[in-house]
Amino acid sequence: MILMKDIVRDGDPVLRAVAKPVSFPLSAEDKKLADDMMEYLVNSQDPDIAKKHQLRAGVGLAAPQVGRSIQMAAVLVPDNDGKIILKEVLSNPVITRESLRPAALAEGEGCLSVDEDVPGYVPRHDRVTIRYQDLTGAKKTLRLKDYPAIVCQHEIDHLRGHLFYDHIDKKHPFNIASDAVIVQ
Ligand code: UDB
Ligand code: ZN
Repeated sequence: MILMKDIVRDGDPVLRAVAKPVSFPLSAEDKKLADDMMEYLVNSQDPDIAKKHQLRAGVGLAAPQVGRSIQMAAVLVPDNDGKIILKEVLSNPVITRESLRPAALAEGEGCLSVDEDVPGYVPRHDRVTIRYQDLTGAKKTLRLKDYPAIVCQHEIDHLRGHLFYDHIDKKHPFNIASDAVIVQ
């Protein structure tokens, strides 16, 4: 079971490395990592389990965040009513189309690997098309907008060695294009 102590924190070079592609069929070790990452997200969104193990409620977790520099990330995204709208482990994800229109979370972003608050808008693409492989190696396409699109861009960033605050305008953290979608 992945716990907060297993999550690599900012300053560890693994978070700045470019992750290597995953090969298929998945090794037993990589399959277990995928299962463990999704289990963390599921557990962390269960109030009782999260409280018992002191887990931060997570919507996404990338392999480098648990010290494995491979292109794999789990996403578990609920809507406002708590219904899961996206549950997937993405391997070798690539953004193949992105909208010109930006989007940002109204509250800014945080990260399971960053303990400090870094205020400011994180400009993302409002709509993205993502090509990836599922756990069987099958090639799939996701077309996402708004919140789930932001979560996937945050996770794919981890696979490239980027952190959310890299995108915040240092001098004017809440400056954003006038056509941006502000996601509540
Ligand atoms: C998160 N959680 O998981 F709508 F159950 C953030 C943290 C950093 C605050 C833990 C989050 O947004 N929680 C959340 C939201 C819900 C329902 C719910 C929990 N991440 C993931 C991360 O660090 N992945 O690497 C940060 C998000 C900021 C924008 C997208 C991902
Ligand atoms: Zn993160």
